[in-house]
Amino acid sequence: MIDLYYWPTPNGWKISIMLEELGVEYNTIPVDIGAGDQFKPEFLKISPNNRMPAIVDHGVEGEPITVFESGAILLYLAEKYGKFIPQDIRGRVEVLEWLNWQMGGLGPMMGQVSHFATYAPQLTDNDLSYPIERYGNEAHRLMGVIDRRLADRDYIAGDYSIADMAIWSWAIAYEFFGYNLDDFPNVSKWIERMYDRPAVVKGRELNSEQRIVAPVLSEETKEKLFRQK
Ligand SMILES: N[C@@H](CCC(=O)N[C@@H](CS)C(=O)NCC(=O)O)C(=O)O
Repeated sequence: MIDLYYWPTPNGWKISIMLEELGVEYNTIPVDIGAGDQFKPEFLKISPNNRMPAIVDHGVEGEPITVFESGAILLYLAEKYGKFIPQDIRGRVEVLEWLNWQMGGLGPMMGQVSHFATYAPQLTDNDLSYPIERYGNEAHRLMGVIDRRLADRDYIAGDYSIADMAIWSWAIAYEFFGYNLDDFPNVSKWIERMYDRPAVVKGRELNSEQRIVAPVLSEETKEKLFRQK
């Protein structure tokens, strides 16, 4: 059995999609990041960076294995079950390149787009036009990178893989943040291709009733989520 520490956000969806794809049994433990659950001592033992997702795998010999960071979790699960990453070195390195591209590029930039467009206006009176333009342009550039990548293939790196699960979860967020996909026709087709997979739909829907889109921040959430030191 795998415990999934989860809240319905792009970083969470990647892992719920992977677990659904694998068809393994898992137990979802909500981490309400707006209420500060990520600072509970029992969670920090698993995820010392106070971020979700994280997993605890009880289905191993000896002590359960804990994993934080979504890229590490995807790789751990892909290796454990021998699925969604190729065995040959050439195929494998392509998946690792794109997985790391999401972790260092698309994820953090989209996170900043969301922060400056949705939350920062509730946190400061400062002029936010520069950061909104800066992160918006960078997100647009990165979406162009995957659009070109998908021009002559159905999936990001060879067959459907953990790279698709990771990148897709942030690519669909682009529209939630108020941008459109008109400049990215190949990404649009790939998004739909992925939605044809029942595991993607199910993983994306996990606990979706808990998700608040463009929330008005409570004072508690402002403190817990945005005034960390
Ligand atoms: N690099 C991390 C990012 C995880 C992350 O930023 N998670 C956010 C939610 S999407 C979180 O837990 N935030 C809680 C906080 O900021 O305290 C990963 O890929 O797992």
